[in-house]
Parts: sequence; C-alpha cells; structure tokens
Amino acid sequence: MKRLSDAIAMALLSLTLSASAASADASQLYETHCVACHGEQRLGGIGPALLPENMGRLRGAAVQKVIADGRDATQMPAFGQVLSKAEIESIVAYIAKPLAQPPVWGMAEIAASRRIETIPAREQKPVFSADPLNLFVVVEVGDHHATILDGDALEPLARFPTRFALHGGPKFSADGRFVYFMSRDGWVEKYDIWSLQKVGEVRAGINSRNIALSPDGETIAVANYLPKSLVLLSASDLAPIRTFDAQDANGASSRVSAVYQARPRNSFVVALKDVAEMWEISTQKGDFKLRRIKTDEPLDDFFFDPGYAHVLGSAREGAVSKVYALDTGREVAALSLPGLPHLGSGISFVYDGRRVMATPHIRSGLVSIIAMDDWSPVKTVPTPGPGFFMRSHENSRFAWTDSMMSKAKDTMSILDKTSLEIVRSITPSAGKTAAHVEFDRYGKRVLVSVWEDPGELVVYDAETFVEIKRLAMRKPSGKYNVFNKINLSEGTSH
Ligand code: DHE
Repeated sequence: MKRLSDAIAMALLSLTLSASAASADASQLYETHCVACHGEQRLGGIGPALLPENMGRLRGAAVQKVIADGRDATQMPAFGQVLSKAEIESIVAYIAKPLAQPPVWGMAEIAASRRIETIPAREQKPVFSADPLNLFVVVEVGDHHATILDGDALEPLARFPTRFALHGGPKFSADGRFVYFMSRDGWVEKYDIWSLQKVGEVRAGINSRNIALSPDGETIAVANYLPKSLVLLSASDLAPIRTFDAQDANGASSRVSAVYQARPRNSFVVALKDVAEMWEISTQKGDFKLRRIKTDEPLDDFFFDPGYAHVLGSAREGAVSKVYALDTGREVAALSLPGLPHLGSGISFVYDGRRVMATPHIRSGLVSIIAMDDWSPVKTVPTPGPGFFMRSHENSRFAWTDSMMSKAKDTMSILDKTSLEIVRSITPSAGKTAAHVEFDRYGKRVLVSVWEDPGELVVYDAETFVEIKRLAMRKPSGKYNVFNKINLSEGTSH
C-alpha cells in the first residue's frame, strides 16, 4: 500500500515539475519574443494587452495563427519560422491565463501614460472648406485608422492611425471641433477635426468599455472592466481628474459596463456589470457627486428616453427589460423582450401620434417597437436574422437595420416608420457583412458599411434607395455624422 502511495506521490511530483517547467518555458518565451511590444505584465505597449479580458473572442487556434503568421496591417510579425508549434502553443496557454494579481492602474499610471502632441490653437478655423458639421468620422478597424469624410462631396479629407481595436462611438465636443476615441485597451485619443491633427492620448484603463463626454464638455468619463473603475479625465488636456472604484453600497466590486452622458440632467449615468445598482454622477459645477440607484439585477445595456427622465435597461442573459425613472430611482415598467435586445442601438420616433422606441435583437431576427408613454409593446417586426445596429433620422421616413449576426448578414432591412413594415431589403455586396448605418446631417443620404477587410462604405439616397457612391475602406466598423451626434439626433445612438 505504502509503495503505491509513494508511486502516486512521485508521479504527481513529476507532473507538477513538468507543468512548472512548461510554464517557466512559456514565460521565458514570452520574455524573449513578446515582452518588447506587449509589455512586462502583458498590459500592452506598441502591441495590445495580452490578457484574457482584452482578447475577446480571439482564442486558441486563432491566437496560434496570429503568432505564426503575424497580423495584417499591424506591426505584429510572423513567428512561424522562429518558434515551433509546441512553443507557440505554450505561449497561447500562457497568455490565456489571467494575471495572478489585478494590475494597478490608478491616477499615477494614467498620468504617466499621457502624451500631448499638439496644443490646439484657440482661434482655429477649419483648414478645409467642407461643411464642418456634415463631416463623418469613419472608424476603420481593419487597419486601425480613422477617416474624416466630407459628407457633401463624399471625399475623404484626412486619414490617420488610431490605437488598436477602437470600440464604441467616438464622442464630439459641442461645437463638433474635437473628437474623442477609445480603444478596448483603454487608450483615449483626442483629435482636432478643424486642424486635422491629433491632440494627444492617455491610457485610462487596461480593458475599457466606452467613454462619455459631460454635458458641459469639460470631462470625459471612461468605463473600465480592468481595473474595475470609472475614470474621469479633463477633456481639454486629458489629465486624470479622479477615479471611482466600482463597488456597490455594500462594498461588492463590479466591472463597469458603460457610461452615458445625460445631457438634460447634467450628469453621467453608469451601468455596473456585476452588482444590482446603477450610478448617476453629477457633472454640475464639477462636483461629481455619486448617487446610487438600486436595481433588481445588474443591467448592462441601456436606452434613454429623449428627455432622460427614464432609462430602459436589460441584463445580458435576462428576458425582461426594466424601466427606471431616473429622478426617483423607481422601477416603472417591466417589458418582456427575449432574444437579447440591443438597447444601446435603439432609436426613437413618433408613430401614430406616440413616441416609440425601436430596438434590434442580437439573438432573434426581429425589431421590437415599444410605446414610450406607457412602455407597452406596439409591434414586433420580423427581419431576415438577428442584427446589431439600427439607425434613422428626423427627416427620413425610414429606419435601417442589419442582420449581421445571421446567415443573412449581407442584407439590410428598411423599415417604414409610418407603417412599421419592412418595405425594402438591400444587399450592398452579396455574401459580405453589411452593418452600421449613418445618415448625413439632412437625412438625405445613408452610409452603410460593408464590414469586411477590405470593405466599403456604400452611400444610398435615403428616399429612393438608389446607390450613389462606393468608397473603399478597411472594415469600417462605424461612421458618425458630426451634426447628428452633437444634436443628439433621435435616429442615432448618443
Ligand atoms: Fe459594442 C457600441 C457594448 C460587442 C461594435 N458597444 C457599444 C456600446 C456598448 C457596447 C456599451 C455603447 C458605447 C458608446 O458608443 O458609447 N459591444 C458591447 C458589448 O457588451 C459587446 C456585446 C461584447 C463586447 O465584446 O464588448 C459588444 N461591439 C461589439 C462587437 O463585437 C462589435 C460588433 C465589433 C467591435 O468593434 O468590437 C461592436 N459597439 C460597436 C460599435 C459601437 C458599439 C461600432 C458604436 C455604435 C454606434 O453607432 O454608436
């Protein structure tokens, strides 16, 4: 018996030793080949952070392929000739592990990452003759660039590199002069559209979700998963102002799902991923007072009514979405919306004398239309498949939505807002994903992304649906019209 237990102990010891040898090898390989670009603690550098939280859906074989073949349009070289298959596999396993200790990324680290390239001239006028309010900012994630597009001539004015993997809508200063971008690795970049120059950048988190600009234009809020924090930056020079550790009233910590500007309320509204609470942070006089609003469950996707009196929130896995009155913090309605509504892409318009909201669903091929006076369902409109984005404009009778999460990924569906029927399907490029729409400032033209690399922007007449122009782009994930954004168009996300 004793001999058997000795043998098992020996076997276990040798397994432990070989496992720790393998991990020592992996960390050695990381030191030799990866550290220069991806940083000591895998927090990123020239290259992105290599933490499981940051790598999203890039896992296993896909990561092996990037290491072996390199990554197009980035500085990531191919290691296929340098490293064996086993060595690549051990690096993949190494970077799939979370860090033993959560990384520290506080005021000091944020401040140290800040770089200002250009001090914007106060009296600057646009250096171009195009209408500065009918410009589009196009985010091209195919090669990590952004294009400033003249919305009348439909010609690019400038194209510049951005940080790796931008996510969420860029945010604009009230006059439309400055645009702020955020990357999933936590970099916030500021660009001066009028002088077509980058102003600077700062790293506000390690794994970030989105940003919002305060109604007075003075403060940027950054929602972080890693560390679990909300960070406030000065919008003028990107200097950190303060950080909030994301914890509920009982001290339980949470990732921050998203932060939104609530313009009429002079505040930020914050969605917390892991606790049943949302926050409202006052931006009045820069006091940043935090108010906690208790919810039934954690809500991480929001839609606001145009006056920001109510928020409609959904939990990722929940079938019921809840409406809260922001003044009282009370739940005023519960809606059955199965199939994962994408409330962040919701739009609103007037139908039959009532203001309604419409949202696509990520797991069902349908658009839900809901009356906003009593939050009752008005109609469920079938589409060819689950979609992600939806857009319209005050001056257009139509709303456009995609089916990008389905076999019909190449099809855009056009909803008539007066009949709530799909009146036309458009295939910008057969077999290629079509998604994300933006109207020009007048609601006369519609820009649709062919979401591929290389991809395209396809411009349509908003009334006749006739194609006007195609512009080559590198996976244009989103495009944002300056006028529509700064005026909080009811047909676009804010
Ligand atoms: Fe997004 C906006 C959350 C996956 C492309 N996405 C947003 C916003 C949130 C959000 C909270 C609103 C932020 C804002 O604009 O201020 N997104 C999430 C998720 O939780 C989800 C499902 C999972 C995740 O990985 O984070 C997710 N998003 C994606 C993608 O896979 C998309 C399609 C490709 C990508 O780039 O990662 C994607 N999200 C976008 C885009 C916007 C966006 C293009 C801006 C939409 C707009 O028009 O304003």
